Amino acid sequence: MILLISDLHLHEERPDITGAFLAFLEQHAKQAQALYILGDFFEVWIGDDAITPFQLKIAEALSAVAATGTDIYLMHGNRDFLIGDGFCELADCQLLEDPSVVQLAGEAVLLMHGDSLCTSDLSYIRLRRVLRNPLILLILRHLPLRTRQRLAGDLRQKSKTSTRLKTSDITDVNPDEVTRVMAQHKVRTLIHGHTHRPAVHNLTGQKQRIVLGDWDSQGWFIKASSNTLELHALAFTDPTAAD
Ligand code: LP5
Repeated sequence: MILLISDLHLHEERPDITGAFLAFLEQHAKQAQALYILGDFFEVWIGDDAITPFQLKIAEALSAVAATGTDIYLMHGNRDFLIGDGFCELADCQLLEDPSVVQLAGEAVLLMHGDSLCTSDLSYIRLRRVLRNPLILLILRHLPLRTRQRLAGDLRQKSKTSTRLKTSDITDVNPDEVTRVMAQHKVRTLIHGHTHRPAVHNLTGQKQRIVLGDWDSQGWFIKASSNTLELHALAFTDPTAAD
């Protein structure tokens, strides 16, 4: 069995999500052959050199899962594209290119974070092109920590203001881009996150697009067995609740 998750946006201020994720690792991921994390695992990541005790705890939890024999693959999202080899060594996971085609449930499946599919969101696509330029990435990685913190804070603020003004079709995937990438990679199934709109979309030609949800009031995961792909919601149990 293989598991896929996305958009946990882990951060210290959401102990409920962290608790649910740690429980998911114990109850599900340790029994899996592989765990794929399709981006925005952390709320924001400004560099492996700025790892916090909280993030270190998450890395150690992943490493403990890897020690049981589960292969862990991590794809960058639009919030944590600065995760590098330093974190991966601590977490015992491998970075996975966006996009990647992997064999799941007996077929080739295209995995993406999903942000690059939102081609109608022109201002975001422009920003993405700048931030993912290899030269800019090199410069960003070498900026002083405080400068990165300030820039990341500014960017989050601008993003919040800007997304509030965008219509929902702008912030969703562009159907033509979905068709294009699926044809380019010759797949019948695409799995992604980013849009926070969990669903299984049946597309023409017996194709499908499965969207992983973000973890907020509940979690989401896909379970791939030998011939099925199932999207599941995961209820958060409150450890303080009375039996
Ligand atoms: O994140 P989410 O889901 O809320 O919104 C996204 C798009 N926004 C982003 C920005 C991220 O939220 C913040 C990324 C922080 C990265 C930290 C590491 C970098 C450290 C160093 C910092 C330089 O991805 C949002 C989409 C939305 O998804 C839906 O798809 O709409 O895109 C925007 O809101 C972008 C705005 O439309 C344009 C903002 C222009 C800002 C220009 C500042 C340029 C600074 C360049 C610095 C080199």
